[in-house]
Amino acid sequence: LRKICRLLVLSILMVAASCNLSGKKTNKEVGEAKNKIIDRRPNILLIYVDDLGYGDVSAYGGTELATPNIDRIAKNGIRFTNGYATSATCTPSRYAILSGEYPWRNQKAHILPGNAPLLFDTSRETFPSMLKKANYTTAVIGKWHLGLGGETLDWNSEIKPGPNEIGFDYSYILASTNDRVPSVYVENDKVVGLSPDDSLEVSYNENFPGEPTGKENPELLKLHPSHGHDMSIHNGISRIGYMKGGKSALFIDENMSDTIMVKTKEFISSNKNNPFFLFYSLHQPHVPRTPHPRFVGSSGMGPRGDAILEADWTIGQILDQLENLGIAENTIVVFSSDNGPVLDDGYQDNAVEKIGNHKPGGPLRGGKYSMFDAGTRVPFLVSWPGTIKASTSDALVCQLDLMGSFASLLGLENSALDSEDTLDVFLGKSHKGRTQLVLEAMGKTFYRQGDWIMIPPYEGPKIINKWVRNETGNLEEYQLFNIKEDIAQQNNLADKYPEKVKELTKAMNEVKNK
Ligand code: NG6
Ligand code: CA
Repeated sequence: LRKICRLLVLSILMVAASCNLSGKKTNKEVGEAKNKIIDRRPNILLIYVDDLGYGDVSAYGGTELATPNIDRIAKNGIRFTNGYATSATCTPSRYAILSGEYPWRNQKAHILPGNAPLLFDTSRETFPSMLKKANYTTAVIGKWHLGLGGETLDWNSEIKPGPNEIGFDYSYILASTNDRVPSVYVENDKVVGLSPDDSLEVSYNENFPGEPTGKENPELLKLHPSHGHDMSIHNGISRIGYMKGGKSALFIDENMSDTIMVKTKEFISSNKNNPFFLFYSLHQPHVPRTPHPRFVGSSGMGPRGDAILEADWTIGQILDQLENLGIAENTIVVFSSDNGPVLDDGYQDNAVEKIGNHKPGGPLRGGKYSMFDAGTRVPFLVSWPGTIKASTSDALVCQLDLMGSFASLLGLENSALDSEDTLDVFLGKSHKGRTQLVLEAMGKTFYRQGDWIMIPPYEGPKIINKWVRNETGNLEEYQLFNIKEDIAQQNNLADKYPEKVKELTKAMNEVKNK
Protein backbone atom coordinates (compact mmCIF):
# COMPACT_ATOMS: atom_id res chain seq x y z
CA LEU A 1 0.00 0.00 0.00
CA ARG A 2 2.86 2.33 0.93
CA LYS A 3 4.42 1.66 -2.45
CA ILE A 4 1.15 2.45 -4.23
CA CYS A 5 0.73 5.64 -2.18
CA ARG A 6 4.28 6.76 -2.98
CA LEU A 7 3.69 6.16 -6.67
CA LEU A 8 0.42 8.07 -6.49
CA VAL A 9 2.05 11.08 -4.81
CA LEU A 10 4.90 10.99 -7.28
CA SER A 11 2.62 10.90 -10.28
CA ILE A 12 0.47 13.71 -8.84
CA LEU A 13 3.63 15.80 -8.42
CA MET A 14 4.70 15.05 -11.98
CA VAL A 15 1.32 15.95 -13.39
CA ALA A 16 1.29 19.12 -11.27
CA ALA A 17 4.71 20.05 -12.57
CA SER A 18 3.74 19.58 -16.17
CA CYS A 19 0.29 21.19 -15.89
CA ASN A 20 1.42 23.87 -13.51
CA LEU A 21 -1.59 23.53 -11.21
CA SER A 22 -0.90 26.91 -9.63
CA GLY A 23 -2.54 28.39 -12.73
CA LYS A 24 0.46 30.59 -13.34
CA LYS A 25 2.56 30.04 -16.44
CA THR A 26 6.18 29.14 -15.95
CA ASN A 27 8.78 31.57 -17.30
CA LYS A 28 9.51 29.11 -20.05
CA GLU A 29 5.87 28.99 -21.09
CA VAL A 30 5.58 32.77 -21.04
CA GLY A 31 8.71 33.00 -23.14
CA GLU A 32 7.40 30.46 -25.61
CA ALA A 33 3.99 32.12 -25.89
CA LYS A 34 5.64 35.48 -26.39
CA ASN A 35 7.94 34.09 -29.03
CA LYS A 36 5.00 32.61 -30.85
CA ILE A 37 3.25 35.98 -31.04
CA ILE A 38 6.48 37.74 -31.88
CA ASP A 39 7.33 35.15 -34.52
CA ARG A 40 4.03 35.53 -36.18
CA ARG A 41 2.74 39.06 -36.14
CA PRO A 42 4.90 41.85 -34.75
CA ASN A 43 3.72 45.42 -35.19
CA ILE A 44 5.41 47.17 -38.08
CA LEU A 45 6.22 50.83 -37.61
CA LEU A 46 7.67 52.52 -40.68
CA ILE A 47 9.14 55.88 -39.71
CA TYR A 48 9.69 57.75 -42.94
CA VAL A 49 11.26 61.17 -43.16
CA ASP A 50 11.31 63.54 -46.10
CA ASP A 51 14.56 64.69 -47.77
CA LEU A 52 16.83 63.56 -44.93
CA GLY A 53 20.34 62.78 -46.14
CA TYR A 54 22.79 59.99 -45.40
CA GLY A 55 24.95 62.42 -43.43
CA ASP A 56 22.12 64.15 -41.53
CA VAL A 57 22.01 61.49 -38.82
CA SER A 58 24.67 61.20 -36.14
CA ALA A 59 24.48 57.39 -36.29
CA TYR A 60 25.74 57.76 -39.87
CA GLY A 61 28.74 59.79 -38.85
CA GLY A 62 27.22 63.29 -38.85
CA THR A 63 29.07 65.31 -36.22
CA GLU A 64 27.36 68.70 -36.52
CA LEU A 65 23.81 67.58 -35.67
CA ALA A 66 22.98 65.17 -32.85
CA THR A 67 20.00 62.89 -33.53
CA PRO A 68 19.94 60.80 -30.33
CA ASN A 69 16.51 59.29 -30.91
CA ILE A 70 17.12 58.10 -34.44
CA ASP A 71 20.42 56.81 -33.08
CA ARG A 72 18.44 54.82 -30.47
CA ILE A 73 16.90 52.80 -33.32
CA ALA A 74 20.40 52.23 -34.70
CA LYS A 75 21.73 51.16 -31.31
CA ASN A 76 18.94 48.62 -30.93
CA GLY A 77 18.98 47.32 -34.45
CA ILE A 78 20.73 47.09 -37.77
CA ARG A 79 22.30 50.11 -39.36
CA PHE A 80 22.40 49.57 -43.09
CA THR A 81 25.18 51.44 -44.84
CA ASN A 82 23.96 50.48 -48.33
CA GLY A 83 20.25 51.16 -47.86
CA TYR A 84 18.33 52.70 -50.74
CA ALA A 85 15.14 54.49 -51.63
CA THR A 86 14.26 53.58 -55.21
CA SER A 87 14.26 57.20 -56.28
CA ALA A 88 15.78 60.60 -55.70
CA THR A 89 12.37 62.23 -55.19
CA CYS A 90 9.38 61.61 -53.02
CA THR A 91 6.39 60.30 -54.97
CA PRO A 92 8.21 57.48 -56.77
CA SER A 93 10.00 56.29 -53.62
CA ARG A 94 6.72 56.13 -51.72
CA TYR A 95 4.97 54.43 -54.62
CA ALA A 96 7.65 51.72 -54.61
CA ILE A 97 7.24 50.96 -50.91
CA LEU A 98 3.47 50.67 -51.06
CA SER A 99 3.16 48.88 -54.41
CA GLY A 100 6.27 46.70 -54.35
CA GLU A 101 6.85 47.79 -57.92
CA TYR A 102 9.72 49.81 -59.40
CA PRO A 103 8.28 53.31 -59.84
CA TRP A 104 9.76 53.79 -63.30
CA ARG A 105 7.32 51.11 -64.49
CA ASN A 106 4.51 53.58 -63.81
CA GLN A 107 4.70 56.56 -66.18
CA LYS A 108 2.80 58.71 -63.68
CA ALA A 109 5.03 58.10 -60.68
CA HIS A 110 6.76 61.49 -60.63
CA ILE A 111 6.52 64.44 -58.23
CA LEU A 112 2.77 65.05 -58.18
CA PRO A 113 0.81 68.29 -57.84
CA GLY A 114 -1.56 68.53 -54.88
CA ASN A 115 -4.63 67.81 -56.99
CA ALA A 116 -3.31 64.74 -58.84
CA PRO A 117 -5.51 61.64 -58.94
CA LEU A 118 -4.59 58.58 -56.87
CA LEU A 119 -1.51 56.93 -58.35
CA PHE A 120 -2.50 53.35 -57.52
CA ASP A 121 -4.62 50.84 -59.32
CA THR A 122 -7.07 50.00 -56.52
CA SER A 123 -7.62 46.50 -57.85
CA ARG A 124 -4.02 45.52 -57.16
CA GLU A 125 -2.54 44.31 -53.91
CA THR A 126 -0.43 46.78 -51.96
CA PHE A 127 1.83 46.47 -48.94
CA PRO A 128 -0.99 47.50 -46.53
CA SER A 129 -3.71 45.46 -48.25
CA MET A 130 -1.42 42.42 -48.10
CA LEU A 131 -0.91 42.94 -44.36
CA LYS A 132 -4.66 43.08 -43.84
CA LYS A 133 -4.76 39.45 -44.96
CA ALA A 134 -2.81 38.70 -41.78
CA ASN A 135 -5.32 40.76 -39.78
CA TYR A 136 -3.14 43.79 -39.35
CA THR A 137 -4.79 47.12 -38.62
CA THR A 138 -3.14 49.58 -40.97
CA ALA A 139 -2.67 53.34 -40.98
CA VAL A 140 -0.83 56.13 -42.74
CA ILE A 141 -0.31 59.33 -40.80
CA GLY A 142 1.53 62.36 -42.23
CA LYS A 143 2.74 63.12 -45.73
CA TRP A 144 1.05 61.26 -48.56
CA HIS A 145 1.96 62.77 -51.96
CA LEU A 146 0.56 59.84 -53.94
CA GLY A 147 -2.53 61.52 -55.38
CA LEU A 148 -6.15 61.46 -54.26
CA GLY A 149 -9.47 60.95 -55.98
CA GLY A 150 -10.18 60.47 -59.66
CA GLU A 151 -9.67 62.84 -62.60
CA THR A 152 -11.77 65.50 -60.86
CA LEU A 153 -11.86 66.07 -57.14
CA ASP A 154 -14.23 68.10 -54.97
CA TRP A 155 -12.40 68.80 -51.75
CA ASN A 156 -15.72 69.53 -50.02
CA SER A 157 -17.19 66.06 -50.38
CA GLU A 158 -15.88 62.51 -50.10
CA ILE A 159 -12.27 62.26 -51.22
CA LYS A 160 -12.07 58.87 -52.89
CA PRO A 161 -10.21 56.82 -53.88
CA GLY A 162 -7.39 57.46 -51.43
CA PRO A 163 -5.29 55.58 -48.87
CA ASN A 164 -8.35 53.81 -47.50
CA GLU A 165 -9.02 52.29 -50.91
CA ILE A 166 -5.55 50.75 -51.16
CA GLY A 167 -5.50 49.00 -47.80
CA PHE A 168 -5.21 51.57 -45.04
CA ASP A 169 -7.86 51.25 -42.34
CA TYR A 170 -7.08 54.72 -41.10
CA SER A 171 -5.46 57.74 -42.73
CA TYR A 172 -4.65 61.21 -41.52
CA ILE A 173 -2.63 62.86 -44.24
CA LEU A 174 -1.38 65.96 -45.96
CA ALA A 175 -2.62 65.52 -49.50
CA SER A 176 0.82 66.11 -51.00
CA THR A 177 3.58 68.21 -49.45
CA ASN A 178 3.41 71.26 -47.22
CA ASP A 179 4.64 73.45 -50.08
CA ARG A 180 1.70 72.48 -52.30
CA VAL A 181 -1.93 73.50 -51.89
CA PRO A 182 -4.33 72.67 -50.37
CA SER A 183 -2.87 73.28 -46.89
CA VAL A 184 -5.25 70.91 -45.15
CA TYR A 185 -5.31 67.50 -43.51
CA VAL A 186 -7.48 64.76 -44.90
CA GLU A 187 -8.75 62.23 -42.35
CA ASN A 188 -9.98 59.12 -44.08
CA ASP A 189 -12.00 60.66 -46.89
CA LYS A 190 -12.76 64.11 -45.45
CA VAL A 191 -10.91 67.39 -45.16
CA VAL A 192 -10.50 68.01 -41.42
CA GLY A 193 -12.29 71.05 -39.97
CA LEU A 194 -13.92 72.20 -43.20
CA SER A 195 -16.98 74.39 -42.79
CA PRO A 196 -19.87 73.91 -45.23
CA ASP A 197 -20.17 77.72 -45.47
CA ASP A 198 -16.68 78.21 -46.82
CA SER A 199 -15.88 75.73 -49.51
CA LEU A 200 -12.30 74.89 -50.44
CA GLU A 201 -11.26 75.32 -54.03
CA VAL A 202 -7.98 74.29 -55.58
CA SER A 203 -6.40 74.96 -58.96
CA TYR A 204 -2.98 74.36 -60.42
CA ASN A 205 -3.78 76.39 -63.53
CA GLU A 206 -4.90 79.84 -62.48
CA ASN A 207 -5.46 81.99 -59.45
CA PHE A 208 -8.88 82.74 -58.02
CA PRO A 209 -9.82 86.39 -58.59
CA GLY A 210 -8.81 88.70 -55.76
CA GLU A 211 -6.64 86.15 -53.90
CA PRO A 212 -3.13 87.37 -53.02
CA THR A 213 -0.06 85.53 -54.27
CA GLY A 214 3.57 85.44 -53.18
CA LYS A 215 4.55 86.94 -56.51
CA GLU A 216 2.26 89.95 -56.31
CA ASN A 217 2.09 90.43 -52.54
CA PRO A 218 5.51 89.68 -51.06
CA GLU A 219 4.68 92.13 -48.23
CA LEU A 220 2.35 89.43 -46.83
CA LEU A 221 5.12 86.86 -46.47
CA LYS A 222 7.10 85.81 -43.43
CA LEU A 223 9.00 83.18 -45.46
CA HIS A 224 9.99 84.21 -48.98
CA PRO A 225 10.47 81.84 -51.89
CA SER A 226 13.84 81.63 -53.60
CA HIS A 227 12.39 79.97 -56.66
CA GLY A 228 8.87 78.77 -57.50
CA HIS A 229 6.51 78.67 -54.51
CA ASP A 230 5.09 82.12 -55.34
CA MET A 231 1.42 81.30 -55.69
CA SER A 232 -1.27 81.16 -52.95
CA ILE A 233 -0.33 82.51 -49.55
CA HIS A 234 -1.28 80.86 -46.29
CA ASN A 235 0.24 81.44 -42.85
CA GLY A 236 2.67 83.97 -44.36
CA ILE A 237 4.11 81.35 -46.73
CA SER A 238 3.46 81.23 -50.47
CA ARG A 239 3.07 77.79 -52.02
CA ILE A 240 2.83 75.89 -55.29
CA GLY A 241 -0.72 76.06 -56.65
CA TYR A 242 -3.76 78.19 -55.93
CA MET A 243 -6.43 77.75 -53.32
CA LYS A 244 -9.37 79.69 -52.03
CA GLY A 245 -11.66 79.36 -49.00
CA GLY A 246 -11.68 76.47 -46.55
CA LYS A 247 -10.17 78.87 -43.99
CA SER A 248 -11.28 76.87 -40.94
CA ALA A 249 -9.48 73.79 -42.28
CA LEU A 250 -6.09 75.31 -43.10
CA PHE A 251 -3.23 73.93 -41.04
CA ILE A 252 -0.61 75.88 -39.15
CA ASP A 253 2.72 74.66 -40.45
CA GLU A 254 4.48 75.16 -37.11
CA ASN A 255 2.07 72.73 -35.42
CA MET A 256 2.26 70.07 -38.10
CA SER A 257 4.88 67.92 -36.44
CA ASP A 258 2.94 67.82 -33.17
CA THR A 259 -0.37 67.18 -34.92
CA ILE A 260 1.05 64.22 -36.80
CA MET A 261 2.72 62.92 -33.63
CA VAL A 262 -0.49 63.14 -31.59
CA LYS A 263 -2.45 61.26 -34.25
CA THR A 264 0.32 58.68 -34.40
CA LYS A 265 0.25 58.19 -30.63
CA GLU A 266 -3.52 57.86 -30.64
CA PHE A 267 -3.36 55.19 -33.30
CA ILE A 268 -0.70 53.24 -31.43
CA SER A 269 -2.62 53.42 -28.12
CA SER A 270 -5.84 52.21 -29.64
CA ASN A 271 -4.09 49.35 -31.42
CA LYS A 272 -1.71 48.24 -28.70
CA ASN A 273 -3.48 44.90 -28.35
CA ASN A 274 -3.57 43.91 -32.00
CA PRO A 275 -0.94 43.77 -34.73
CA PHE A 276 -0.66 47.02 -36.59
CA PHE A 277 1.18 48.50 -39.54
CA LEU A 278 1.75 52.19 -39.16
CA PHE A 279 3.30 54.34 -41.86
CA TYR A 280 4.42 57.35 -39.82
CA SER A 281 5.32 59.81 -42.51
CA LEU A 282 7.08 62.92 -41.24
CA HIS A 283 7.38 66.06 -43.36
CA GLN A 284 10.76 67.18 -42.00
CA PRO A 285 13.09 68.50 -43.33
CA HIS A 286 11.16 69.16 -46.56
CA VAL A 287 10.39 72.77 -47.43
CA PRO A 288 8.87 75.00 -46.17
CA ARG A 289 10.84 74.23 -43.02
CA THR A 290 8.72 75.54 -40.20
CA PRO A 291 9.74 73.95 -36.90
CA HIS A 292 7.62 74.68 -33.85
CA PRO A 293 8.95 77.75 -31.94
CA ARG A 294 10.37 75.47 -29.21
CA PHE A 295 12.86 74.09 -31.74
CA VAL A 296 13.70 77.37 -33.46
CA GLY A 297 17.42 78.02 -33.02
CA SER A 298 18.06 74.57 -31.53
CA SER A 299 20.54 73.45 -34.19
CA GLY A 300 22.38 76.68 -34.98
CA MET A 301 21.88 75.65 -38.60
CA GLY A 302 18.67 77.50 -39.31
CA PRO A 303 15.27 75.94 -40.05
CA ARG A 304 16.64 72.89 -41.87
CA GLY A 305 18.70 71.75 -38.88
CA ASP A 306 15.95 72.76 -36.43
CA ALA A 307 13.40 70.70 -38.38
CA ILE A 308 15.69 67.66 -38.21
CA LEU A 309 16.02 68.02 -34.44
CA GLU A 310 12.26 68.43 -34.17
CA ALA A 311 11.76 65.20 -36.15
CA ASP A 312 14.29 63.42 -33.95
CA TRP A 313 12.44 64.55 -30.82
CA THR A 314 9.04 63.34 -32.03
CA ILE A 315 10.57 60.01 -33.02
CA GLY A 316 11.85 59.74 -29.45
CA GLN A 317 8.33 60.37 -28.16
CA ILE A 318 6.98 57.53 -30.26
CA LEU A 319 9.77 55.15 -29.18
CA ASP A 320 9.04 56.06 -25.54
CA GLN A 321 5.38 55.33 -26.08
CA LEU A 322 6.14 51.86 -27.46
CA GLU A 323 8.25 51.17 -24.39
CA ASN A 324 5.70 52.57 -21.94
CA LEU A 325 2.94 50.46 -23.47
CA GLY A 326 5.15 47.38 -23.22
CA ILE A 327 5.00 46.71 -26.95
CA ALA A 328 8.51 47.75 -28.00
CA GLU A 329 9.67 44.13 -28.10
CA ASN A 330 6.81 43.24 -30.35
CA THR A 331 7.37 46.08 -32.78
CA ILE A 332 9.68 46.13 -35.76
CA VAL A 333 10.76 49.69 -36.44
CA VAL A 334 11.99 50.59 -39.91
CA PHE A 335 13.47 54.05 -40.26
CA SER A 336 14.38 55.64 -43.58
CA SER A 337 14.10 58.67 -45.85
CA ASP A 338 12.34 59.08 -49.21
CA ASN A 339 15.30 60.67 -50.97
CA GLY A 340 18.55 62.47 -50.33
CA PRO A 341 19.18 65.96 -49.01
CA VAL A 342 18.76 69.41 -50.53
CA LEU A 343 19.55 72.83 -49.10
CA ASP A 344 17.78 75.55 -51.09
CA ASP A 345 14.66 73.76 -52.31
CA GLY A 346 12.64 76.89 -52.98
CA TYR A 347 12.58 79.12 -49.88
CA GLN A 348 15.03 81.66 -48.49
CA ASP A 349 15.54 79.87 -45.18
CA ASN A 350 19.32 80.16 -44.81
CA ALA A 351 19.91 76.45 -45.33
CA VAL A 352 22.93 77.18 -47.52
CA GLU A 353 24.26 80.09 -45.48
CA LYS A 354 24.13 78.25 -42.15
CA ILE A 355 25.32 74.82 -43.18
CA GLY A 356 28.81 75.33 -41.71
CA ASN A 357 30.76 72.06 -41.68
CA HIS A 358 27.67 69.88 -41.89
CA LYS A 359 27.59 67.44 -44.81
CA PRO A 360 23.95 66.38 -45.39
CA GLY A 361 25.01 63.68 -47.85
CA GLY A 362 27.90 62.51 -45.69
CA PRO A 363 30.69 61.18 -47.90
CA LEU A 364 28.34 60.62 -50.85
CA ARG A 365 28.14 62.70 -54.03
CA GLY A 366 24.98 64.50 -55.18
CA GLY A 367 21.72 64.86 -53.27
CA LYS A 368 17.98 65.05 -53.86
CA TYR A 369 17.10 64.79 -57.60
CA SER A 370 20.52 63.29 -58.34
CA MET A 371 21.67 60.08 -59.97
CA PHE A 372 24.80 60.30 -57.85
CA ASP A 373 24.61 58.19 -54.73
CA ALA A 374 23.38 60.74 -52.17
CA GLY A 375 20.13 61.03 -54.14
CA THR A 376 18.98 57.53 -53.28
CA ARG A 377 21.31 56.08 -50.65
CA VAL A 378 19.72 57.10 -47.35
CA PRO A 379 19.77 56.27 -43.65
CA PHE A 380 18.11 52.87 -43.26
CA LEU A 381 17.59 51.25 -39.87
CA VAL A 382 15.66 48.20 -38.77
CA SER A 383 15.13 47.34 -35.11
CA TRP A 384 13.17 44.69 -33.27
CA PRO A 385 14.27 44.83 -29.63
CA GLY A 386 14.89 41.42 -28.17
CA THR A 387 14.89 39.70 -31.55
CA ILE A 388 17.35 41.53 -33.79
CA LYS A 389 20.91 41.91 -32.55
CA ALA A 390 22.43 45.34 -32.92
CA SER A 391 24.88 45.50 -35.80
CA THR A 392 25.98 47.32 -38.92
CA SER A 393 25.37 45.73 -42.30
CA ASP A 394 26.82 46.69 -45.66
CA ALA A 395 24.36 44.45 -47.54
CA LEU A 396 22.52 46.11 -50.42
CA VAL A 397 18.94 46.70 -49.26
CA CYS A 398 16.06 48.72 -50.63
CA GLN A 399 12.76 50.07 -49.37
CA LEU A 400 11.17 48.35 -52.36
CA ASP A 401 11.72 45.01 -50.61
CA LEU A 402 9.76 45.71 -47.43
CA MET A 403 6.60 44.25 -48.94
CA GLY A 404 8.24 41.01 -50.12
CA SER A 405 10.17 40.60 -46.89
CA PHE A 406 7.17 41.09 -44.62
CA ALA A 407 5.18 38.71 -46.82
CA SER A 408 7.88 36.18 -46.04
CA LEU A 409 7.81 36.91 -42.30
CA LEU A 410 4.06 36.43 -42.16
CA GLY A 411 3.83 33.49 -44.54
CA LEU A 412 1.83 35.52 -47.06
CA GLU A 413 2.02 35.27 -50.79
CA ASN A 414 4.05 38.08 -52.32
CA SER A 415 2.24 39.33 -55.39
CA ALA A 416 4.51 42.36 -55.94
CA LEU A 417 6.38 42.51 -59.20
CA ASP A 418 9.74 43.77 -57.98
CA SER A 419 9.73 43.40 -54.20
CA GLU A 420 12.25 40.75 -53.19
CA ASP A 421 12.37 38.74 -50.01
CA THR A 422 15.38 40.06 -48.10
CA LEU A 423 13.88 39.27 -44.69
CA ASP A 424 16.95 37.49 -43.39
CA VAL A 425 19.02 40.56 -44.16
CA PHE A 426 16.53 42.86 -42.43
CA LEU A 427 16.60 40.55 -39.41
CA GLY A 428 20.41 40.42 -39.39
CA LYS A 429 20.58 36.69 -40.13
CA SER A 430 22.25 37.19 -43.48
CA HIS A 431 24.48 39.71 -45.21
CA LYS A 432 23.40 38.69 -48.68
CA GLY A 433 21.21 41.54 -49.82
CA ARG A 434 19.98 42.32 -53.28
CA THR A 435 22.39 41.75 -56.10
CA GLN A 436 21.12 44.65 -58.18
CA LEU A 437 18.87 47.70 -58.23
CA VAL A 438 17.52 49.87 -61.04
CA LEU A 439 17.33 53.28 -59.42
CA GLU A 440 15.65 56.43 -60.67
CA ALA A 441 16.18 60.19 -60.47
CA MET A 442 13.84 62.64 -62.21
CA GLY A 443 12.70 59.97 -64.65
CA LYS A 444 16.21 58.78 -65.52
CA THR A 445 17.22 55.26 -64.60
CA PHE A 446 20.65 54.05 -63.54
CA TYR A 447 21.99 50.85 -62.09
CA ARG A 448 23.73 49.41 -59.10
CA GLN A 449 25.04 45.86 -59.12
CA GLY A 450 27.31 44.71 -56.31
CA ASP A 451 29.81 47.51 -55.77
CA TRP A 452 29.30 48.94 -59.27
CA ILE A 453 27.17 51.92 -60.18
CA MET A 454 26.58 52.55 -63.86
CA ILE A 455 24.91 55.74 -65.11
CA PRO A 456 23.96 55.62 -68.79
CA PRO A 457 24.61 58.70 -70.97
CA TYR A 458 22.01 61.44 -70.49
CA GLU A 459 21.72 64.94 -71.86
CA GLY A 460 20.82 67.85 -69.63
CA PRO A 461 22.26 70.32 -67.14
CA LYS A 462 25.00 69.25 -64.73
CA ILE A 463 23.31 70.86 -61.75
CA ILE A 464 19.58 71.12 -61.07
CA ASN A 465 19.52 74.92 -61.24
CA LYS A 466 21.26 77.91 -59.73
CA TRP A 467 19.35 77.53 -56.45
CA VAL A 468 19.35 73.76 -56.05
CA ARG A 469 22.99 73.23 -56.74
CA ASN A 470 22.86 69.43 -56.42
CA GLU A 471 24.53 67.64 -59.31
CA THR A 472 22.13 65.79 -61.60
CA GLY A 473 24.59 63.13 -62.74
CA ASN A 474 23.96 63.95 -66.40
CA LEU A 475 26.87 63.27 -68.74
CA GLU A 476 26.80 62.50 -72.47
CA GLU A 477 28.86 59.38 -71.90
CA TYR A 478 28.70 56.34 -69.66
CA GLN A 479 29.78 56.65 -66.05
CA LEU A 480 31.00 53.69 -64.05
CA PHE A 481 32.01 53.83 -60.42
CA ASN A 482 33.24 51.29 -57.92
CA ILE A 483 31.33 52.62 -54.96
CA LYS A 484 33.21 50.60 -52.39
CA GLU A 485 36.61 51.93 -53.40
CA ASP A 486 35.40 55.33 -54.50
CA ILE A 487 32.52 56.32 -52.24
CA ALA A 488 32.60 59.94 -53.48
CA GLN A 489 32.25 58.85 -57.13
CA GLN A 490 35.30 60.75 -58.32
CA ASN A 491 36.77 58.19 -60.74
CA ASN A 492 34.76 57.36 -63.81
CA LEU A 493 36.02 53.90 -64.80
CA ALA A 494 33.85 53.52 -67.92
CA ASP A 495 36.81 53.89 -70.33
CA LYS A 496 38.91 51.47 -68.33
CA TYR A 497 36.26 48.72 -68.17
CA PRO A 498 34.16 48.91 -71.36
CA GLU A 499 33.14 45.24 -71.01
CA LYS A 500 31.76 45.91 -67.54
CA VAL A 501 29.71 48.82 -68.88
CA LYS A 502 28.27 46.55 -71.57
CA GLU A 503 27.48 43.80 -69.10
CA LEU A 504 25.77 46.18 -66.68
CA THR A 505 23.78 47.90 -69.43
CA LYS A 506 22.49 44.53 -70.58
CA ALA A 507 21.61 43.46 -67.03
CA MET A 508 19.80 46.73 -66.36
CA ASN A 509 17.77 46.42 -69.55
CA GLU A 510 16.76 42.89 -68.60
CA VAL A 511 15.21 44.19 -65.38
CA LYS A 512 13.54 47.04 -67.21
CA ASN A 513 12.05 44.73 -69.82
CA LYS A 514 10.87 42.11 -67.31
C1 NG6 B 1 9.95 70.57 -56.67
C2 NG6 B 1 9.83 71.79 -55.76
C3 NG6 B 1 10.48 71.45 -54.44
C4 NG6 B 1 9.87 70.18 -53.85
C5 NG6 B 1 9.93 69.05 -54.87
C6 NG6 B 1 9.23 67.81 -54.41
C7 NG6 B 1 9.90 73.93 -56.97
C8 NG6 B 1 10.76 75.01 -57.54
N1 NG6 B 1 10.52 72.93 -56.36
O1 NG6 B 1 9.33 70.82 -57.87
O2 NG6 B 1 10.34 72.51 -53.56
O3 NG6 B 1 8.55 70.42 -53.49
O4 NG6 B 1 9.32 69.46 -56.07
O5 NG6 B 1 9.90 67.26 -53.35
O6 NG6 B 1 8.69 74.02 -57.04
S1 NG6 B 1 9.56 65.80 -52.92
O7 NG6 B 1 10.48 65.49 -51.85
O8 NG6 B 1 8.19 65.81 -52.47
O9 NG6 B 1 9.78 64.97 -54.09
CA1 CA C 1 11.20 63.91 -50.38
